[in-house]
Amino acid sequence: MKIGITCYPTYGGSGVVGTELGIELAARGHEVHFIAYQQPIRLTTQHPQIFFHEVTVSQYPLFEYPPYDLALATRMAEVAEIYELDILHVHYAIPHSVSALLARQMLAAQTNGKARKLPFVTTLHGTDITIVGADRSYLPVTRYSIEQSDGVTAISNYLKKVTLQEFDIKNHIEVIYNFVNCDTYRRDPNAADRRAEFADKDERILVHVSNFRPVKRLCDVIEIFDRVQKKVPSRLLLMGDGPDRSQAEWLVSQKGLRNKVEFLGKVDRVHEKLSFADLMVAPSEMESFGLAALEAMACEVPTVGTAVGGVPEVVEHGRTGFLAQVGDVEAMAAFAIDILSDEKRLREMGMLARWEAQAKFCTTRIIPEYEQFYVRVLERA
Ligand code: GMT
Repeated sequence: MKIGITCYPTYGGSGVVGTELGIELAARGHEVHFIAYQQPIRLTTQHPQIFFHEVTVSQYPLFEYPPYDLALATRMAEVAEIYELDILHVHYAIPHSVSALLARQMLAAQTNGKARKLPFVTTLHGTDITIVGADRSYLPVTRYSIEQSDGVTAISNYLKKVTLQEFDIKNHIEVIYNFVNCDTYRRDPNAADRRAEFADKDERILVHVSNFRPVKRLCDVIEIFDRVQKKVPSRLLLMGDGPDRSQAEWLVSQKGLRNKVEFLGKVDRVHEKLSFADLMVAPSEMESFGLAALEAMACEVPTVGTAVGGVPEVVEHGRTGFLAQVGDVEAMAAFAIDILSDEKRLREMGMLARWEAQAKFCTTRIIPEYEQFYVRVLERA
């Protein structure tokens, strides 16, 4: 198949999923065309079946807000026509599904026998429904573009339920879980040298990966770590960047933790760090899925986090991690101290986490689900 993919190219779960999906589809023989305003951050490898098409938004003094959605729709239609795309797959509804809808209509309306079909699939990721999409200024158009999609998927049962409830949508929503490549994401028994760059042998390594937005509760990560390091010698590695970074840096200094906490910035090879980590800390206010927890699980790293949204579909409390109420840093720290103090249980839980990631969320299982979904959409279109 020839598949167009649009996602946010920056550091964020939906962009990561969209990009990794394209890479996996290309590896399975499909031709993949990414259409976005910059090359996706995870698109680091060259592949003869992968193409990137940049969307440029013309500036004009009249435009206080340059219309990216229109430029995107135009580029989607152009790429679909020139490269004869079979299907377009957009990640994150706003504004991508609206642009896709416009591109589909533009192509269908072409005259001189040039009209062509461009069915599109919208994958809902979370904040496009729960925060941004629920805003009155976006809700009607988001609902309309979801209803007009030729296929809709959600990344967890939780997100499907919320979408049906809050948006009162009548379409079928297919749940296709997020995935992880279990060959790339795995524990590395030979990582001692790389591990030694961050911690002494007797220290544990806690990690957190996110875009440092308020929803991730980065300061709770610091609060949890502060309590843990008082009982268990440990270090904290923070991967990502975003609006809450300076507040977190201030808290780290206030607590005298500067020599134990490292801000690594936007790391593009996250698996290299996860492969020697001991515990993922994910105390989010809301997560429709929790991709960072899944990537950690594949590397035999259990998660201590919050029982919100779709997280319990990924992390099983007491088996592959520990889940507490939002803001309960005492409980999360206590869980972390317990598990980090018991090497045997920590490793057993890590192995269970890996087993679960392989059984339920591995690319070999999930990518065919997307392929079959595309086929069904194309048959109906
Ligand atoms: O969490 C974010 O701020 C980023 C956001 C996105 O769309 O980029 O993440 C959402 O999609 C991820 C990939 O499907 C999910 O793993 C995250 O749980 C989800 N975030 C939220 O629901 C807050």
